[in-house]
Amino acid sequence: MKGIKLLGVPFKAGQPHSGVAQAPEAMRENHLIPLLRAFSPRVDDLGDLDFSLCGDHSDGQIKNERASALGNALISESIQSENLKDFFLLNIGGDHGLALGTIHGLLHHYPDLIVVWADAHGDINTPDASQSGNFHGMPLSFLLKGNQGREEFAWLRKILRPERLIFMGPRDLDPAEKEIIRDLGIQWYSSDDINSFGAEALLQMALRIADPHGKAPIHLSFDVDVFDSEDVVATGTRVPQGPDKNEMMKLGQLLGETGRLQSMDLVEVNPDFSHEKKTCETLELALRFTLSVTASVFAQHPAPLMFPSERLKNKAGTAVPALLNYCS
Ligand SMILES: [Mn+2]
Repeated sequence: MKGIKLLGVPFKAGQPHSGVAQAPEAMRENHLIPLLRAFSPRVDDLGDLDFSLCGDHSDGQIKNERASALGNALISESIQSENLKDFFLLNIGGDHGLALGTIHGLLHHYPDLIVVWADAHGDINTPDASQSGNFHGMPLSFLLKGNQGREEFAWLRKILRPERLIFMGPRDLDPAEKEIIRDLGIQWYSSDDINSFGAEALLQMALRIADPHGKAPIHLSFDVDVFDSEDVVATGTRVPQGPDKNEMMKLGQLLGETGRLQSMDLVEVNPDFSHEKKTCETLELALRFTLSVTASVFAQHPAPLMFPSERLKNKAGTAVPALLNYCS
């Protein structure tokens, strides 16, 4: 890997809370880029995508359908046109609806991509079966089934094969989602599985099943709500009984260590939620996870966490405060 490409994706049409669009800015304000530079020789900040022309709020079977469809077309287009050779792509969301666009764009570069979907939920509802109408609960159904007869999504060309998808951590699945997962034979490991068997054993097994030759590129789509509701407060749909935090950190590191992790989405951090201290803790956990994955992608584990402050300088040459002290 030559470096990192960082893409801000302030996509918020997939759910009702607009604060989620502030996360890329909040991550940058919390020193994401100088911290990434501690691991990677080169960090290219591609800036934030602009969704202002992608349609307004609307009701319907899919809420904000036009904004969701056009927004994801923009995300996919942007990723397709990016030169990713030897770069790790880091997509900072935004809500999880954006993963339709990131993964669709990545399939253009990596047709045999394996997707690890870390989430408390399935995000695999069809528009017909969705109870909420929120698009962030549906991106996988579009990736697996195509446009499902919906005109706004006619731009979809790539299909993700179900045997290349692995769920980690779901514990809040709708009945219709369970049916799809069962019918398509998708691998899924609940938070209880992770706690019982450990991330390492599960991941080894899952990757061997998805890719017996161990050669396929991997994408991690990471929803912070996969963490226990006590561990993440500043996110839209918290679910209790999450996996052990350390096992999830381990999962991210192991993926990085495969040498095949090409990209990652980090989604559903909402800096608007909760009071300051708790918001800060969620941001810190999201940052820690992202940095830990990045460190292992660049073969720097154990990560030099958490960064003696004197080694980190911002653009103005000022020392950046140590991350650990940020929330204190
Ligand atoms: Mn999700």
